[in-house]
Amino acid sequence: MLPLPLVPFPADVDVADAPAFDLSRAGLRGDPDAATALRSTVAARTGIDLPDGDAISLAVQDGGPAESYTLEVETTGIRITGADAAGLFYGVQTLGQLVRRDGERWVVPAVRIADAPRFAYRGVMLDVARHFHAVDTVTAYIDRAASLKFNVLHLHLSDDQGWRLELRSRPELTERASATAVDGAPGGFYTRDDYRAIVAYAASRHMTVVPEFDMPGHTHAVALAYPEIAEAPVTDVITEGAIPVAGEPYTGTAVGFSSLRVHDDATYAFVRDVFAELAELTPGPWLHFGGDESHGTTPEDFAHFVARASTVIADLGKTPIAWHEAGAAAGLAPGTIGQYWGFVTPTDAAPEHARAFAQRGGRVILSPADAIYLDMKPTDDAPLGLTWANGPTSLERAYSWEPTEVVDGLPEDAILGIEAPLWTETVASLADIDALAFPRIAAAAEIAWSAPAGSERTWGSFRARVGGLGPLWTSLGIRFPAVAEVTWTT
Ligand code: TNX
Repeated sequence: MLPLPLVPFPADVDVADAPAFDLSRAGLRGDPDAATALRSTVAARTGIDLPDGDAISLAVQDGGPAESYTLEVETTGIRITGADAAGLFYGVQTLGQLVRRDGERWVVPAVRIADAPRFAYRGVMLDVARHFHAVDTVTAYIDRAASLKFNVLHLHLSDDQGWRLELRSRPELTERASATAVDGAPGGFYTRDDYRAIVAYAASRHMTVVPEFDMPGHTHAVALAYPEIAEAPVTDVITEGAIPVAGEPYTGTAVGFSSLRVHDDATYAFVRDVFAELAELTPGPWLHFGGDESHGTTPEDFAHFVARASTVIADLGKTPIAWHEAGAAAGLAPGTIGQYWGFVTPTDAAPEHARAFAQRGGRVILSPADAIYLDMKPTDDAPLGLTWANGPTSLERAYSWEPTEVVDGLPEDAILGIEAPLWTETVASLADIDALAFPRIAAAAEIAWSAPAGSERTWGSFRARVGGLGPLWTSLGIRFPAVAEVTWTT
């Protein structure tokens, strides 16, 4: 028999020797939000519109770790109990994965599951700067990620190619620097209400939005709106792609050429304005200020900027997050979270920078680029994606790494969690997102959620289980590539 198609694999699964539960005779009662989520998944998968009734019960019951749940499927009934609303929601997602055809019937196998996450922070990132992605694309990606038990959506809201969030304090940003994107693609931006709608939609799926304004590099777009706080582009760091011109929108994909002026008060007035307004619009605890690839800034200037920007955010009552390079700054605000984007087997100073966050009371989010950068090509001949992170990233490579083994001296409790970024130099639509994110996003989900020692935490088991999710993904409208590493159920 095929294994149960559960990804991420739950902490504890007991298959019972009893007839399956028949969904066609089911009715539903309990928590209304969870009921809506379950009805929508079951309708998409089976066409069945679950009526009110008693067979399936959904409840929050205090006790147990955050986000945990139990799911009991018996021949005559199903009970999901969440320790909190998120846990109940995750129990519903697990149930959705178990629904299967049996001849003419839709059934759920008899099973008892008790489950809780390994890491508290389980993120996906979407770059809406290189290509702009409209609100409905973002909400579709939220649904995909939430179904795999991710609980953070990191939005990369600014880069050299565009500024994507309208601000009252600095309206020139979107007026002058949002109309274009990579390679002549249309630009765009979120109004404050659009952003609030994304935050609310994410919250309804138990995801927290982490917004990022990237600085002091990746700021060519800022320079279109406020040339007085920007340095001229440094073009000798560009090894490929178009050369930027001051005052003109940048539609190439080179990195590292732009910088804010780091010793000007006007720069910090800008930093305060944009993060104060972002803090006001963002209910979550974190604000990300970038800090990556500032090749156009000297190390001393970079350290000076990072100290001031991280302090601005901490003073707003939020926890700053920065890419790992910022760990080099002695004056980094205590408690700042670092995001590691080096390789699984590090090749540079990234681990030292990552450890520096933990040494200052912060923790680290792991995004090893050659494992879970979803924008890497999955195979040599894939039409979309980049290859700089050790060439194409197979599903097996996306799965086969252990968080505590990446950065020496970074124990499990110094790791806040895992995040799978999707940079969008080659990604223009939801279909493109699906083509690159799936199925590797499922590998990232399991690394973030599932206990490392479990007997099912092996590539062989994962590969068999993920193949069984094909029909569910198809019914949810996900256009995933049927990669040859997996035998897909049809
Ligand atoms: C590196 S990873 C970047 C991004 C690019 C990405 C492409 C990081 C912090 N910076 O600017 O989009 O590579 O994979």
